[in-house]
Amino acid sequence: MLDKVLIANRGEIALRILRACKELGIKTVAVHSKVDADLKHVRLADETVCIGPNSPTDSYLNIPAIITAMEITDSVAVHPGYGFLAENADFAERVERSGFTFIGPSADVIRIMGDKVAAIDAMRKAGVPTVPGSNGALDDNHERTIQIARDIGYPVIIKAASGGGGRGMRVVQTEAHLINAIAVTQLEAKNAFGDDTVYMEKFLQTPRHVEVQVLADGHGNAIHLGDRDCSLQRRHQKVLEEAPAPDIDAEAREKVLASCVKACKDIGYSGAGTFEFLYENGHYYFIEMNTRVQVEHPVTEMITGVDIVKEQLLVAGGEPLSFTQDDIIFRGHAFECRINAEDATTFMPSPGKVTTFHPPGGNGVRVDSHLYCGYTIPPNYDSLIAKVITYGKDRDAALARMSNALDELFILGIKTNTDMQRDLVADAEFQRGGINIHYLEKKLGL
Ligand code: MV4
Repeated sequence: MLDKVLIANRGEIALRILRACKELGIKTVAVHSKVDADLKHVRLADETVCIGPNSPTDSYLNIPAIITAMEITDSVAVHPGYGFLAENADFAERVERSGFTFIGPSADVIRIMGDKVAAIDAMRKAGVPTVPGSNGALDDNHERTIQIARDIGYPVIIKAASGGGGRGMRVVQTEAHLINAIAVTQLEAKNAFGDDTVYMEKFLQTPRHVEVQVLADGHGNAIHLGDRDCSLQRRHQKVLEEAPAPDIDAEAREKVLASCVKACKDIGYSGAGTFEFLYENGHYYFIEMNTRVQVEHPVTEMITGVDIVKEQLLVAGGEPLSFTQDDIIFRGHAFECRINAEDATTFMPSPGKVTTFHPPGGNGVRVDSHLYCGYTIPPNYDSLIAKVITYGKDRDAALARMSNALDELFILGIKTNTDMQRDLVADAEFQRGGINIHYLEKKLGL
């Protein structure tokens, strides 16, 4: 079992990790930037280290500062949370080379998943369904490229191998635009990622974003924890998620879940991971794998009873998974509304002092938040301030609880998106279930 874990993150996820460590009797070290000394988890941690000024580059992304903090505190492992260094293969490698444990998969696996061409290739070989496409990087043979697009059929999408999460992609409607679109995407990719490798896929017009949660222990055991639907998004920022994904073809689901488990075994995965799919007309298409814990992991915890962060810690400490697949029983339905400190109309961040924080409560209601009365949200970081999660025996029951929970939520002193979330929960089409990735932006008139 790990003796002392350094939490290389901030906000609600740092608090989430701290809670899991405490439950397992693991000592905690909170590292923070100057402005973050008042974070809730910093106040609750066994030890704290200020690792730098407020700019993320100088603190939460500062690899030498974090490794030094591990050395001076005698930490044995680091939990990266999400964002920041969570999917940085170089960080994982330097942590391991310094004799510490990175809580996540090996640096090699992170590196493969960071290269979308390599990731898709590995998944296709493991039997995970992928999008019809170039099956590898595009080269400078234009005739060959044009033929690939004809075989796939327009529209196609050009994506940067080093992109992901919506960065570095371009839709092409007709052959006349293909070669130029590739050149522009390559140039942008070179500037953004220092890598101009691009690939091509069939562009799916109205898919849903459905993702599969997995856990693996590096001893050959891997399980899935079912799926989540994260289609409700704006500009690649998820807004409201649910588990399980509603209205999915049962046979296709069982097949894809099994393929994810097999892929974990094939690539020697360990820790928590998420396979991202587009789902359209009863078919799943793999697009990316995330090698970290995700913001929306609580909806899966609610319907399975598994503590995903505790499993990450146990597996990193060398323990086998606490469960086999047969132990996992899926029960009920869960939603998560992300509460952001932002302006309701411009979506601009709205930092400032929280004068009142009344979280909702009651049966089947969970709030993951680092807020407290008097806390000042700094302007330097992501605007996520709370996750309201509700559980119910079925989708309607979980949604009714969410409606009540949002009515009970009072955050004063700053602007939040709570009213937008209330509006979404009351939306008739959303209530029916199965909306696609464009629904929210259309509804907002974007
Ligand atoms: C796609 C796609 C349609 N067809 N790939 C955007 C984020 C990145 N993870 C992949 N993305 C997409 N890839 C093909 N072949 C549409 C998107 C997409 C999207 C995907 C998931 C969630 C929200 C999205 C919003 C716009 C576009």
